[in-house]
Amino acid sequence: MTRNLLNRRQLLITGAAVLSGHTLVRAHNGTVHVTIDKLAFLPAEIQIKAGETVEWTNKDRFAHTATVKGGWDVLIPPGKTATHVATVDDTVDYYCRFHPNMKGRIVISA
Ligand SMILES: [Cu+2]
Repeated sequence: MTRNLLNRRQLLITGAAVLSGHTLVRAHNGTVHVTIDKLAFLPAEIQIKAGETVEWTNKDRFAHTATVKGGWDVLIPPGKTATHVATVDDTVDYYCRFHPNMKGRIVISA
């Protein structure tokens, strides 16, 4: 039962992405993917342009965050994805609030 509910939710999310032209464009162009696996951001450093999207996919069984000290904070639940749209001043080091040894870096390129 729980599994069916999860699958249905996935379908709804996918459907919403297909219906939104902007989201569809982003899925093909302008999204940089970071995988979280075994308490690590992979790749640890990414380059991205302002206006593009960072999408984290959490493969672990527990929640992580992408957190910038004094800046933004993105919660990435277990088994889910979460995004952040990069801004011009987003050349930043980030870490996970729950596991401060997890570190990543975003570099804004022209
Ligand atoms: Cu974490």
